[in-house]
Amino acid sequence: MKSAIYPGSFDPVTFGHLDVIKRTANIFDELTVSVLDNHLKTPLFSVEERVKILQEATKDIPNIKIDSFSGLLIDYAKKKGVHVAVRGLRAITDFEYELQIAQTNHKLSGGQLDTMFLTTSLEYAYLSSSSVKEIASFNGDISMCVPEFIAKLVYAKYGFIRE
Ligand code: COD
Repeated sequence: MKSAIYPGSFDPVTFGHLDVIKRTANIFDELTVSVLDNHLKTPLFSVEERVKILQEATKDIPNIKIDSFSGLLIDYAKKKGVHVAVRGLRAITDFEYELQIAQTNHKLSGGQLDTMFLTTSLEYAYLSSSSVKEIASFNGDISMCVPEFIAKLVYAKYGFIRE
């Protein structure tokens, strides 16, 4: 069985992430989308909240599992017996960052973990979780960035109730 892990912060998951998830699920038999539990960052949503949101957002895709991890990605991948990590590329800036992480993970894992990149679909190229949070914090429109149920949860974090 061909399996992959899509690791990320997903704070919150956007249409850009969901597009990568759907396309990757068509390539692999099983895809685990895994939320990093990073104690160094203060996220908008807790790991438990992000896992629940991802479960709801991907409930119609049969070969998806949602999980979380802490520590090094290579250790998590080894524990799961998975040899491919999936990442999305939007622009050159993503490429520089992602290339370094991919090469580090390949070296650190003794060649056991490869990274596969999917380029963003053009309509989602501008999307990022950070911009979703910034726009929502000023009660701006994020309907083009995230599914409706996620938008409501994001606004609520900033004290805005939207119908
Ligand atoms: N279109 C396409 N792809 C997108 C879009 C979009 N609109 N938006 C984001 N993406 C991609 C990102 O480029 C990324 O590949 C992925 O989706 C997830 O994005 P984020 O921002 O949610 O997640 P990150 O980048 O914060 O995740 C970082 C990791 C958690 C993967 C990383 O920090 C990690 O593995 N940490 C564990 C420690 C470790 O092992 N470090 C490696 C050694 S240096």
